[in-house]
Formats: sequence, C-alpha cells, structure tokens
Amino acid sequence: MKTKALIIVDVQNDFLPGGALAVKDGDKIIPIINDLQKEFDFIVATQDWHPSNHGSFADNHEGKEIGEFIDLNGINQILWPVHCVQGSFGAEFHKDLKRDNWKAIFQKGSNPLVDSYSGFFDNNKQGDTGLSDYLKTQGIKEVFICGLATDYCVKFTVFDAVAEGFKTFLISDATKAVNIHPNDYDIALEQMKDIGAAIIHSGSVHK
Ligand code: VGL
Ligand code: ZN
Repeated sequence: MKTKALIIVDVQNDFLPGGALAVKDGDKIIPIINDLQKEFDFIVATQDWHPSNHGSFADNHEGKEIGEFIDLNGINQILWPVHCVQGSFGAEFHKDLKRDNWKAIFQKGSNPLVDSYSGFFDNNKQGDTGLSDYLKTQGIKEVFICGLATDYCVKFTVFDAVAEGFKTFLISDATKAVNIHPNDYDIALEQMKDIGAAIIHSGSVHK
C-alpha cells in the first residue's frame, strides 16, 4: 500500500530564471526533483494558474507597485508582477521537469478575488483544490513537499498539509525562496519546523 506522496509545488517557467517572478537558482532544484521522483510511487504537482485580471497583480491596481501591500477583500496582499497567467508559457511546467509518473495536477489561484499560495486552500481558506480529499481517498498518510517558492507556496502548502493531519516533510535542498528579505528562506524553514513539519535532505528519501 502506497502511503507516501511527493507534492511538487509550482515548478513553472515564471518562477524560474528568465520568468516574470523568477526565483534565484530555481532551476537548480529540477535535477534534484527528478531524482526524488524515482523514490515515489505517488506524485502530484500544483500549478499556479491565474486569470489575467487576478487581484495579486500590481498591474491590476492603478498607481500600485510590485511589492506594495493592499487590502484584497479583507486579506493583506503583497502585489506581484503578472505571472502564471492561464495558458501562457510562464504558467507551463519547466520542460526538463519529469512528469510521466504524476497522478494529478492541482491548479490554484484561479479566483481573481483571492490569492492562493497553498496547494490545498485559498488564502482565505474558502476555496479548496481538492488535494486533501484526493490524498486521503488514496490512503496517503505522509507527504514530502518540494518546489517553488519556499517562502510562499511551499510554506503554505506545508502549513495546510500539517493542519490536514498528514505527516509532513519539507525537502530543504529541493526548494528555493523568493527572498524579498535575504533570510526569508531560513525564516520559512523555522516556521515550518515550529508547526511540526520535519525538515529533511533529498538524500535521506528512499522508497
Ligand atoms: C508563488 C507568489 C505568487 C509561489 C505564487 O509559487 O510561491 N509566489 N504566486
Ligand atoms: Zn501566483
């Protein structure tokens, strides 16, 4: 019985060097994630998938700049460059990322009124991608999380995985951070550890 799942978060062109919201050295984790996939029989991925009128895009707010905060329907929202627009090249998974053994892809961020960092729920916890029920229905008890970006979508996916009752592992060398502040990666790891996730290295993951 397969009880372990690998969750690959948002390894999409816009989060990789040259992309609209590029994560420094984001491409370095692709070979690591490809190797990791050999250790799992159960793999799912998430995909940031925004309509062009998404409320998290600075361009959609007159006079606002990238990095500024606004109130977006009651939630404090940092403004991002336009990224991962549905159907665009930037929203596609990187061409070198192996995807032949994926069971399913969970798209998020489609509601223009709320951002969705976690692969499970919107930032207001109202929208549900169905990932939690899917994993539970399949008998998954442990989730191993990697991808982009450590300090946003990976962190909130880890938070929700723990809250949903999964034994949760963050694979620290298979994730990279946006690092708006230089130590955001380290802070994110501390926060994930504090809520009960285990921080591990890809070398310690075996079938
Ligand atoms: C992400 C910012 C905005 C991520 C997605 O995948 O970490 N970050 N949208
Ligand atoms: Zn996004």
